Amino acid sequence: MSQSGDYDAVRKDIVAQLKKPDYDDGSAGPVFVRLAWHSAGTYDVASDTGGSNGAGMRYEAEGGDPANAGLQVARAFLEPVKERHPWITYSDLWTLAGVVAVKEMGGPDVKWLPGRTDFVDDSKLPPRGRLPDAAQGADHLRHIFYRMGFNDQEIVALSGAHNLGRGHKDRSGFDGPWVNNPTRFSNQYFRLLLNLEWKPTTLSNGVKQFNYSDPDAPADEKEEPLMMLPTDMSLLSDSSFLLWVKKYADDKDLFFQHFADVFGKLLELGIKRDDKGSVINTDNVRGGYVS
Ligand code: CCH
Repeated sequence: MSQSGDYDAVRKDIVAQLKKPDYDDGSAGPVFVRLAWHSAGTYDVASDTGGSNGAGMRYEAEGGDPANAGLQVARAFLEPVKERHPWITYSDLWTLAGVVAVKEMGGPDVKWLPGRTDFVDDSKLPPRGRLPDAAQGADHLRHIFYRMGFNDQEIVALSGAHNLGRGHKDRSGFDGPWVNNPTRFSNQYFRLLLNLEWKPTTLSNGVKQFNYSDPDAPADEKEEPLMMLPTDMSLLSDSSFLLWVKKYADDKDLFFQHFADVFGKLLELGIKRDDKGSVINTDNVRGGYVS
């Protein structure tokens, strides 16, 4: 067991959990990034509800949301880390795991501060339906991400996380990776989105996505097709989004810098800090858990 507050020791143990030869593309990194994002992405600025505080996915109301299907796998991968460092909150662990995964997969350093609480404040619980629906388009993306306080540039930068991982038929119903090397963080997603010919495809389960298969690949070496979600494609048809898709496709450093900023901001939604970065703990006001 590490000493309370030794986040470097936690980071090391998260790194040790990343390599998973028998899982997906050999890494838990992508699903850790998705866990971090879904834990924070329920936030609503107007009502100050949702967000990573409370680690609500531990409970059925949030964990059982179909939008979170599959994330129990990520939480189970992190359980040994929690056992070794029982002092860390789940809400800190899940957000930190996303940050560590991005870095280990070749991405930028994302600023991360601890202090989230696992205290469940009933008045802050998010209703279901706060996370995006991949079958929709640009208006829906704005509706969801403006609610969290993001702008168009930030929406596109965040979408670049789809450099990582894949759709799973038994989770979201979508199928396949966005890029050829889905465990390496890069700006390839934007380059492929712009430059490949994406074909509308209906999967056997009725789910509609966009696929690309290399027409020149020899028949015996056919690779799994790459895919884009309808929401990914909407970044091309909306001129304000398209501007940023092009910038990020052209300039990897700019994308890395903007992704680091916006992912860090996402993980802070709903966390109140003083000017030294310490969390202002309001739990005790309600007589709840005090860290
Ligand atoms: Fe995403 N994402 N995401 N996504 N996502 C899926 C997988 C990943 C949407 C839908 C889906 C972000 C934004 C959106 C990741 C990170 C981010 C899947 C497949 C769907 C569907 C899930 C499955 O079947 O396992 C939609 C819609 C949006 C709207 O913008 C943002 C923001 C982030 C992070 C910053 C990552 C990583 C994955 C891969 C997960 C894995 O298990 O491989």
